[in-house]
Amino acid sequence: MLLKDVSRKPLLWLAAALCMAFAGLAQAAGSPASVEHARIRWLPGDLPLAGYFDLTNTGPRPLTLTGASSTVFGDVMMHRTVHRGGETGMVPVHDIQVRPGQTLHFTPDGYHLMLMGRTRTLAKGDAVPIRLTFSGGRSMDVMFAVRGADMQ
Ligand SMILES: [Cu+2]
Repeated sequence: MLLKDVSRKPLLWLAAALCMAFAGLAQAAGSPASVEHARIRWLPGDLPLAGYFDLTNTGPRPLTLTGASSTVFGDVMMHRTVHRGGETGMVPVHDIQVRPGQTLHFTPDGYHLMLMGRTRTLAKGDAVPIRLTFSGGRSMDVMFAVRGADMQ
């Protein structure tokens, strides 16, 4: 499994992570997707955090995002913010389709990653690796920048 390979090669993983962080754009080899503006809104304590990013389908076929995971969080879910009867809430999402050429914006008022159970202390300025998983068994490792509660 790729996950085990990554943990056995910490230096390689670190190098790849740094490259992605500096490029500000993640494009996994052979993956028909690119991710930009990957960011996390920091909150104190162990409150659930929200992750946002822009996902572009650069391939010729529809792309389905099926989930995300991270060694920095015990649980990562995909959510969508919904408005019903004047109230705002969140619902779990299991599959998100992206058409060829389409860019999907994960935002506070739409799709977002819900990051729960921090495995280490996080601070503004940190970079957090999150693996996005797609149908067909493909995955992509993206570095998310931790921003302040004001998203600056
Ligand atoms: Cu949520």
